Amino acid sequence: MRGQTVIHLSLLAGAWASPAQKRWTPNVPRNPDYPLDVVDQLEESIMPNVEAWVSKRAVANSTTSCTLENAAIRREWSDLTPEERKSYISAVLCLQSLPPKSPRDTVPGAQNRFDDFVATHMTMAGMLHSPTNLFAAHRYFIWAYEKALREECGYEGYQPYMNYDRYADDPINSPMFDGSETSMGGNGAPSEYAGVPQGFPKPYNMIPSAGGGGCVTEGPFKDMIVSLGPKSTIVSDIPPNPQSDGLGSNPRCLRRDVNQFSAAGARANYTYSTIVDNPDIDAFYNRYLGQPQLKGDTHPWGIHNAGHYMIGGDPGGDFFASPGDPAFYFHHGMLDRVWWIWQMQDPENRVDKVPGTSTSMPMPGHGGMKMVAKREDVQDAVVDLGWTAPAVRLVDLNEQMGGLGGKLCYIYV
Ligand SMILES: *[C@@H]1O[C@H](CO)[C@@H](O)[C@H](O)[C@H]1NC(C)=O
Ligand SMILES: *[C@@H]1O[C@H](CO)[C@@H](O)[C@H](O)[C@H]1NC(C)=O
Ligand SMILES: [Cu+2]
Repeated sequence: MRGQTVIHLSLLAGAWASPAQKRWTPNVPRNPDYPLDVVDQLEESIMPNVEAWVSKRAVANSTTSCTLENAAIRREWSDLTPEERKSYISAVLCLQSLPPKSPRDTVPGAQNRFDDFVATHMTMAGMLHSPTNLFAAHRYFIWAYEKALREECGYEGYQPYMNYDRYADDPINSPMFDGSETSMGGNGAPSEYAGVPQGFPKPYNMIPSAGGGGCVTEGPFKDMIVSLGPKSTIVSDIPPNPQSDGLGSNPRCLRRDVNQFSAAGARANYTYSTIVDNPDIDAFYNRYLGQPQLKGDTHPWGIHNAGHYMIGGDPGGDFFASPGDPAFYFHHGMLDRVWWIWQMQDPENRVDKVPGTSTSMPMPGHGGMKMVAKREDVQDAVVDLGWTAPAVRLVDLNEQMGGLGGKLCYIYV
C-alpha cells in the first residue's frame, strides 16, 4: 500500500486577498509518489480566483448554493487510497450488473446500465462532438455517469480523473493499468492490432501499436462483456456488429493497447501550454485537438486524442463506442479539469465562452461534424442525453461551480 500524506494546498495570495482573511484550503490526501506537476501547480494557483469568483457570484445570485465548502472534490486516481479505488471499481461493476433503461427497440445490444452511457455516446455522437458542444456536453456526460454511480450504485466518492503525466513514463505498470485489483484493469494481450490512424500528415498519421490490442486478462474488468459496437473501430479481428449503427448485441472482451507513445503527447508540458498559451476559446479548443500542427512536434495529436489512444483498443479506440472502456471517464474527467483550469485563469471573461463560433476547426478525421455555429444559436442550444440525462441548455453547463441551478458543483484537486 502506498503511503498517503495530507498536503494543504498553499494558495498563492493574490493582491486582493488580505492576509487576515480566512482562506479556503482543500484538506485532501495526495500520493507522495507523484510530486505536483506544472498543471497541478497551475491548478493550485487558480484557487484564489475560484474562491473570489464563487463568492462574487453568490452575492449576485443567491439562487445557487454551490460553495467551495460544499463542492464535490474530484481527485486523481492514485491519490485515492486502495480502499477508495476498490469502492469506485465496485460501483462500476454494479452499473454493469443493473438492467439498462435505454429502449430495447433502439438499443437491442445494451446489456446493462453501463451500456446505456455507451449507447448515448453512440447515438448522439454528432451532438456531443460539434465544436460548440464538445466541452460542455462531455462535462454533462461525465457528471451524469458520476450521478448514476452514486445514486444507482451507492458509490460515496466522486468520479476520479487520470493525470496522464503521472503514468506517461510507464503506463502499463502504473496504478491505472497495472492489472492489480486496485487498477482500472490491465493492458490487452499481444495481437495483430496495428494502432490508430490520425488525421495528420505522415509520419504522424498513425499512433502505432505498443504491442497490445488483445483482450484484457488481468484486473477488475477482465471478465467484462463489451456488447455495443464496433462502429468506427480500427481493430480488425473483431466481429462486426449485427447492426450498421453498432447498437446490436455483439458480446466480446474488453481490448486495450496501453500506449506509452501516445501518452507522451499528453504530458504535463503539452497540457500546460494548451491551457496557458491559448487565451482565446477557439485557439484553446484547436490546440486541445492538436491543430494546427506545431512545427517539429513529434507527438502532435493534441491532449484529447493522445489521452484516448493511450488506451486505444476496442471499444476505447472507437470514436463512437469509446465510453465502453471504463477508463474513458477518467480521460474525459481530466479534459474537463483542463477546461476548468483554463476558465478559472480569468473567470470573468472565460466562463461563458463557447468554442465553435469563429476559428475552431473540426476534430481531425471528423470533418463532418458541424463546424462553425452562430453565436445566437449557441444561446438556444440544448444538450439532451436521452436515457442518461435530461435535456438542458448548453450554456448552463459552462459553470462547473453552480451550473444547472446548482446541480453542477465540484472542483478538481
Ligand atoms: C514537451 O516536452 C517534450 C520532451 O521534452 C518535447 O519533445 C515536446 O516538444 C514538448 N511539447 C510542448 C508542447 O512543449
Ligand atoms: C442565477 O442563477 C439561476 C440558476 O442558475 C440562473 O438562471 C440566473 O440566470 C442567475 N442570475 C444571475 C443574475 O446570474
Ligand atoms: Cu466523446
